Amino acid sequence: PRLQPTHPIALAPVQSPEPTVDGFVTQYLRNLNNGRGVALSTSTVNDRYFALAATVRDYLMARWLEDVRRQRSTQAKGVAYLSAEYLLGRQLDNNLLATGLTDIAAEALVACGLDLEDVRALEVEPGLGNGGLGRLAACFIDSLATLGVPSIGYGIRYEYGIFRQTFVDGQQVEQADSWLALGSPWEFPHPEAAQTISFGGHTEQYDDEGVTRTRWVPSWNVLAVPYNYMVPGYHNGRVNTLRLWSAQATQGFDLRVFNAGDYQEAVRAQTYAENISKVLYPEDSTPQGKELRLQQQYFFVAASISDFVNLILPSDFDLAKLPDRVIFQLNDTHPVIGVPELMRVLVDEKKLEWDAAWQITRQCFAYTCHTLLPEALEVWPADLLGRLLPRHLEIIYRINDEFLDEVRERFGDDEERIRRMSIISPDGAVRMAYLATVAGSKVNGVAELHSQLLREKVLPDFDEFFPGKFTNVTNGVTPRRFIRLANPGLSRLITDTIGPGWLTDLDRLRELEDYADDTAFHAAFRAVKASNKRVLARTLADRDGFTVADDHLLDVMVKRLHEYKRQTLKLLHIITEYDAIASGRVTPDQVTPRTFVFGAKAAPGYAMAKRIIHLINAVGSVVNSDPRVEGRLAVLFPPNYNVTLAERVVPAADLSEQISLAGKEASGTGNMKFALNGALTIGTDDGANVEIRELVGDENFFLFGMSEPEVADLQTRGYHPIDFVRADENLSRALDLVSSGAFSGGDGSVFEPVVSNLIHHDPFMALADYTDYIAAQKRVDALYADQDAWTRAAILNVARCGFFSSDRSMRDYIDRIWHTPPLV
Ligand code: T68
Repeated sequence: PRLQPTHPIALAPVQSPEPTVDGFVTQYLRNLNNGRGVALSTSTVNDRYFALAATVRDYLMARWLEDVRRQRSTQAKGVAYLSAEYLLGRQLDNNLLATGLTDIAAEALVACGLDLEDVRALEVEPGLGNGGLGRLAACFIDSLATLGVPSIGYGIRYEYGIFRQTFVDGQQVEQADSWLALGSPWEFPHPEAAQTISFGGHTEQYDDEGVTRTRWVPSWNVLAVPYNYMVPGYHNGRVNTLRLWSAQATQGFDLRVFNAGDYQEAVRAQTYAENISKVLYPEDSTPQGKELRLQQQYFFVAASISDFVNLILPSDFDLAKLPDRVIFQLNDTHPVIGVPELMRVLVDEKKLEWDAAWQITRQCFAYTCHTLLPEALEVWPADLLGRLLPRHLEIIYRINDEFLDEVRERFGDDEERIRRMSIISPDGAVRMAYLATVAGSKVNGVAELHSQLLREKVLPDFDEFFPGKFTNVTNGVTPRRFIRLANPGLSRLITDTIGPGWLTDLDRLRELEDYADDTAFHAAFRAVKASNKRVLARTLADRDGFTVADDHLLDVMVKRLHEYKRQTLKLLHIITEYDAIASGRVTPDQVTPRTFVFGAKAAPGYAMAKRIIHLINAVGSVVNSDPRVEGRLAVLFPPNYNVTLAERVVPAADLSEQISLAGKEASGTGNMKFALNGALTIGTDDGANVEIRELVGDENFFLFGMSEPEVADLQTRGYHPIDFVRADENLSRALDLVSSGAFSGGDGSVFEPVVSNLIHHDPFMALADYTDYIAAQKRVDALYADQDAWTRAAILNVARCGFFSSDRSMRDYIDRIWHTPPLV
């Protein structure tokens, strides 16, 4: 029944506090007193941070409630973005920026005797993602809110996010990321709206008024409790929702068992259930077929689909129209179990005919692939999947049978093709990427080259079978966080130069081209970079006790540690530079003073990646303490690289290292952030590097290395890394130095596995690209020696990279995949 309030205040729309310093102070103190139960004089920094967050929330609340109401009342088509990861970064600054309240808040805090900077520093970022894929999801929901597109992000509220990395004797040690230890002021839990999610058991047929139907009789279940987060658009009064699910036991503990004295047994079910959202899997690009991971995937996807179908849709909704109301976007294969889940809901619960349900399902999903590495394509052993989700396995078999019938109809009994295209692999595993491709209305890669290789090399049979299904949407990054927040100096300079408005219309950065040769602009641009370096230096001094020289070229490689990304190639360059000076073959003044900055986490089970981290630290400690290279070379590897640190590193960088083996990095998004902040890229023709280079121009990009076809060609001819060692004396010297124990106290055995893997296998051909990489670094030195030429190139990088706004990515998805116009 509809509520019928009578009080005029209850009848009026929700009120926001006054957007003035007085209004802010009043609301802030109210939150401190009533929300935290403390007086200003007795408050802790945590109280102050919570009250500040609550105050910002209060300003967003009216808009949020209005947007939720409007999205429901209009029933306009919206996006449900399904992602197992959201790497959000800190929320306070972003939300202040969105509301335009930053200055008012700062002044209000001063009026309370506080400093915004101190309070802001307390926020622990929610690290609910591994790397690029999770960060992309965070950029996308920011852009969707800014564009005003009705949308909801669905995911998992991990109790522990990506591990906190520390170094002990140069080696990675992982610590639990207890981001919730002090609570989170941004979330709104709704335990009353929990969904029951089932697992296990069996299926059975039953007679439903003359129709034989299947039902799933599960053997256990858990509760999925929604936690809502505001996703504010930038300066547009819009606020979307991110809904993350937390697992809870359906019953608390068993009091009878507890009274009988068995405490452990009494809480066992609860512990088991709550494990599902306990921790983010830290494997990036190499998923392991772990049952808990499949439980996580089904858990959040089933809760999200049920939320949408049973709670967001009106109860009399005609499900045949579902494709006009929602598109479920699959962020990689992690949520693909949603395909058989929607079929189960439509057929078993809503009692639609199979064909009608399939017709709907095929239009309601679209799939984004983020990789080309074969080991990163998820497969689930059918017996594991069947044990956990027996009904879903049946549904997958039927989808596959009908799909393969269609293939036979088109191509005849081409059994080889049938085997290749089957959703079930010959060894009985469900290929999730194939399921997503068969079910998705569209399938996209994340950069032009990646999408092309996806069609030609990974899924060629499917491309032939489904003409028009494959498309590309090049990734993007949000300029709000990665330009405006991270680089206030550059933002001010841009606004002073071309006026406001560019932050939501990033192509306007083109107007900066006119200033590429303007002396005053050059000076200002350089001053911004210098100031960003000082900010980074302060951050690294406080955080890690590092000293950063302010006159060095800052050469940065930050990304997950993976062999295909080739941090070892970067190391070989550093060792070569070091060796040249240390051996006296060049004098220190002949090299460009450089500080090399690394940031990288290795998956805890990835032994080679961890050894490479150890080697980076080992080289760093030798280089940094050798007086022969003092003031010329330094290697900094701050532990626990995350979004918060990225916001300091990216704006300070001169050189962006994007050196993956061509054909391996799907897109990269760090590459875009650096270019937009005026770093030049040294990179291979891989992922989105290709598009960056095309846009900024060859002369403003340091290209090196084999192209993808050349890599493929060398692969077929037979790759012998030793040939490249023999051909380049610098390379063999660098490798010898590692083998000799120069970086391990004389004990060559420590890094022997890294060296011998390179010399004998080198799966990502670092040695084949070494010579050309060193040559490209020489071009870097030469250009850097001419500061005017360098600055010009840096300005043109900024001016020509507006394309890489995630607003543009979102418009591409909207136009070509989702067909979900903004709600005006
Ligand atoms: C990245 N993938 C791509 N995966 O490597 C990168 N994988 O090129 C691209 O720019 C980015 O996606 C966005 O499209 C990942 O980040 C993962 O993190 C991941 C996590 C779990 C399992 C597999």
